[in-house]
Amino acid sequence: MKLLRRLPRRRFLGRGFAAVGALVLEGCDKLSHTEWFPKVLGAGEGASRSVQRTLLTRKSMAQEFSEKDLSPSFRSNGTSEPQNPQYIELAKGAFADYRLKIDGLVDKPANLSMQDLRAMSSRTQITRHDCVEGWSAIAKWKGARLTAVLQTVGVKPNARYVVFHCADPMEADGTSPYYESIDMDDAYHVQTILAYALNDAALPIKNGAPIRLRVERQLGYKHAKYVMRLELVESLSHIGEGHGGYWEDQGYQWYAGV
Ligand SMILES: Nc1nc2c(c(=O)[nH]1)N[C@H]1C(S)=C(S)[C@@H](COP(=O)(O)O)O[C@H]1N2
Ligand SMILES: [Mo]
Repeated sequence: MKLLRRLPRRRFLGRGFAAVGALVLEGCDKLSHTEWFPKVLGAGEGASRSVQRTLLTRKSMAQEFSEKDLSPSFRSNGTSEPQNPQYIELAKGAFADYRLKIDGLVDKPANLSMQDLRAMSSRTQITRHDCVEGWSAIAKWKGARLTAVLQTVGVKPNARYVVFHCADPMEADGTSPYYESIDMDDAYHVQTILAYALNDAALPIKNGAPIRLRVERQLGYKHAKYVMRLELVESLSHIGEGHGGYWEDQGYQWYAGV
């Protein structure tokens, strides 16, 4: 979203914008169950998503780069050290005891170790990360394909979103953990991975160790770091404040196309 990037962040924290976002997302949730959903798309979020679908199709690939394009370094943004006692313990043990919990609308809930994740079908990609705060960087990511991870648990037909629950609290009192969500189109996209390596080294803590989402056709805040749990859901309304992500709850767009 070019517009989102040019305007100062506070413009998007206004109540009006949040309210419109909420209304449209709620609308999508309700309407997409019906046959006439495509016809009523036409305003706000719905319009930009349908334009995106038409012009690019949701299967389109984010641009990939080569080694010579790599940025000299990849900065950290947002949380760089999760203030969560359980996470700090896991980090001390080099994440040997880390388990990715997968539950919600799945046939076989699972707890996957890093070893399990590394054994899965992986993908390596060099992509550009665009943050709404006005910086971009090109880096090489390697991780388990989310499609492969989801296949091991079996997604129930009524699942419509994958929610990424993160370790880092966004409030000083330890509450309000960061979270994000994507729909099944993005979940099964070939460039959507749970990354455990950055530029050929283990993913550093500042960038989301032990795993962080890469969902390459969307902006930086969608790329959840410190992922502890995947929850498959039919609706986002009962999670956080109901808009599908920590920043979405502050008024950012849920579908943040690059
Ligand atoms: N858990 C968690 N994930 C997060 C954030 C965060 O603060 N916590 N920040 C987001 C934002 S705004 C950006 S731009 C990227 C930054 O990723 P990096 O720290 O690897 O640069 O992570 C995103 N994912
Ligand atoms: Mo960001």
